[in-house]
Amino acid sequence: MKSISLGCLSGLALCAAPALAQDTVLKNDFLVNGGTVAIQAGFIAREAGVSLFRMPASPAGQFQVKRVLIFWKSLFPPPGAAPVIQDSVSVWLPLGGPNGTRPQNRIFESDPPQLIDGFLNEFPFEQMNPPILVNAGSNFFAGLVFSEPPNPFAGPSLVTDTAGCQPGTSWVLDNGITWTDLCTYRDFLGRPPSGTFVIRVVVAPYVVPQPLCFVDFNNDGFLTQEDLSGFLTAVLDESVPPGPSGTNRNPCPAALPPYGTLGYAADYNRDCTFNQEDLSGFITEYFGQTEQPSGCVPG
Ligand SMILES: [Ca+2]
Ligand SMILES: [Ca+2]
Repeated sequence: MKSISLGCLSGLALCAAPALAQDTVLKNDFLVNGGTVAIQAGFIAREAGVSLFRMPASPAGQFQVKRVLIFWKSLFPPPGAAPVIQDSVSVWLPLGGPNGTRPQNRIFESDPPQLIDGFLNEFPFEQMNPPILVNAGSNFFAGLVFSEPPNPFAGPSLVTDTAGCQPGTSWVLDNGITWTDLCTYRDFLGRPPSGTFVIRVVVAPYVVPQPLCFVDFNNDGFLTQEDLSGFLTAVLDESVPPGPSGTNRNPCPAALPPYGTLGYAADYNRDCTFNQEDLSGFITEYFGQTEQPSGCVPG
């Protein structure tokens, strides 16, 4: 059984996770805080409503999908309809290569999300392992898969803005089978949808995590003889040098100053004590790394 992920709440402003300098918000809608939306409540189970996005072209390499934001609304007055759990927030790559404009291959499917009426529900995926990655300059799609149909007269459901339907930006997985441009649908009066889905994503350049080299004692990025001699000096130095070092930068809150904030430089096993275990652990890893580097760069 899958667990339930909770969306965080915001009016229409981004909330919770602070927007970092490298973060980019991608969106197709023109909705502003307090603006008007149209509820698109015609979905049935297994259908999806998604938006097309294009990753920034630079820097080259890969971008990560850090968060997906979905505006979810009913016609009921505040506090609105009860929270709803749907199938998933998912991400797709396009048909026909990176510039394709129709969804095809799903590359990510979340646990069932809970959606709160009247809010831009925010779903964080930054900690996903593996991360959700899309190449720079490539198209992708993100949106919601339904497991239960909305009340067709009142929602809550996905919404569109009222700035006019932009062909190719919003897609519906019709009957759970056929990807169909939202703009091709008509209401009972023969009118097209009023706009594009209010679904947004926060993306950022993906930085490959670097393996840690705990035997780089002097923290210069390279493993050399200096690291061994520096560590041994620290062992023999009765002053017990404080951190941070390449070996340990963890504070030891229970220890006396300055170790409470700086930790012990030679605490190889990072248990906030400094003893024979640290020496033997360091020596074993140091010689292992000099013979066969895995997390360290030989200098
Ligand atoms: Ca070093
Ligand atoms: Ca230790």
